[in-house]
Amino acid sequence: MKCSDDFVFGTATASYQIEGAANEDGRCPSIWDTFSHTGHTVNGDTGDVATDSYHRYKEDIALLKDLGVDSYRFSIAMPRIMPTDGGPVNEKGVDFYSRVVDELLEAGIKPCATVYHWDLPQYLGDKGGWQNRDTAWRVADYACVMGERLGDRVDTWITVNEPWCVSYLSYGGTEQAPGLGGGPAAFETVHHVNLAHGLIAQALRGEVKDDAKIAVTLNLQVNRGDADAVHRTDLIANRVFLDPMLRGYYPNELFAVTKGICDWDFVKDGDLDLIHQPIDMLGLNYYSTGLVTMSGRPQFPQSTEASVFPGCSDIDWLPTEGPHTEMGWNIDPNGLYDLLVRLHDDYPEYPLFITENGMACPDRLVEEADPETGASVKAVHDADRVDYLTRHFDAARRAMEAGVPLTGYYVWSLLDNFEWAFGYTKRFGITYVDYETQERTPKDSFKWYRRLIASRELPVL
Ligand code: PNW
Repeated sequence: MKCSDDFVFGTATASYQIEGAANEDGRCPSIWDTFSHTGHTVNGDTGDVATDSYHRYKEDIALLKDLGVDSYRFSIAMPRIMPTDGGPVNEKGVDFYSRVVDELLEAGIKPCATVYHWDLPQYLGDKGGWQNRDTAWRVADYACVMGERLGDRVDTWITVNEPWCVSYLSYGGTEQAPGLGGGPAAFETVHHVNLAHGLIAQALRGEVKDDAKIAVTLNLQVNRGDADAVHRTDLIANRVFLDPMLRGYYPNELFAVTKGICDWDFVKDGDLDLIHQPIDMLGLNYYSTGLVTMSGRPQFPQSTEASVFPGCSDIDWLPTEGPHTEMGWNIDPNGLYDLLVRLHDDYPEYPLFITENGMACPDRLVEEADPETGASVKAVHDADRVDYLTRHFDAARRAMEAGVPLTGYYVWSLLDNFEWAFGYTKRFGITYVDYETQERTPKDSFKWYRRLIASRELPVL
């Protein structure tokens, strides 16, 4: 299927995962600097240097140009923009992103900026982070500054990346910064992140150019298995964000199933109107599916232990059918198809776009003779990633043919990078990064994607 000219092919990254330069030009520490420097990541890896993209952004944008993408999704680090609590805007930080945006535009690439991709300033972390309602207003103030400074040039804005991770993985469980493991205490952070989404959207709308698009990126859980278990996990993981953001309410059922573990008294009058802001598109990060079943344990009392699925202690997660990626995530392109179709059925007024999709592989850099010139060249033969992407683009095509208004697709990621708690041990890039030399080598998947973009033909399997 040939894509229309306005379909957006892109790749994505995030500030803490690629920039490095952790102590430069006035940047303050974020909760991820603290988390990674205190033994919570594999090998003690940190984002101090990462792929050094703070210094190498021109080289990275040259790669994007060579790839031929229509758009690049990056995130802005609040610690560079607002490095002190209540202090002035750091112009050096603003200037960096302004240069990135100009360089993209010069290369003919539309900037897509994520306002919040997890690097909360530590000074806000010290005041309770997302447990503190005020954090939503502080992040929105910074969004307002970015809208004012870049709003004339950025095409698409994403308020928050993956509220599920920001709340459940970080406050319900211990996987991500700050890793508090409070189980049902995460519901309060869910609400504050929802508020942040609405406040950021509102702040941006007042600043950015009229034709800019404002969206949110959700990583919705696609589960299979018993209908009751699927319904409950959908409620806890998905509708807790979708319904307030897109409909202006929390489903009543949520209050019933969290009886005894959460009283929702942190939802104040007027909050749902703040959360339910008009947005132009819904962004989706899709990687994998889960398999759930009712365990037979009683529904109540629900557990108050650390969990990334509070309110689901009567549900079991079963091993999924393979194949699996290096993350242990199963490969299930039909999950993407099902998700797109379901969202279009339930929330038909929102155009959808895929803001991340990709795969971690145990990539190996090889040196070999170039078949044409005979010269020694570096290469990465990541056939599994090419297969993964082909199958997911095919699923997206099928969804579009079934009537889903899909407007774009960003591959995660342009570069191998700091994969959060997994440090540098997991490579998601279509470009290989040698972390000793910072040399970039386009993988076979990069070359495959370049051909796909040039033809604008989505695969038909
Ligand atoms: C996303 N999970 O994170 C993020 O947006 C990226 O920054 C990240 O590098 C990418 O996916 C790959 O992991 C996720 O546990 C982290 O389900 C964890 C989960 C999902 C997405």
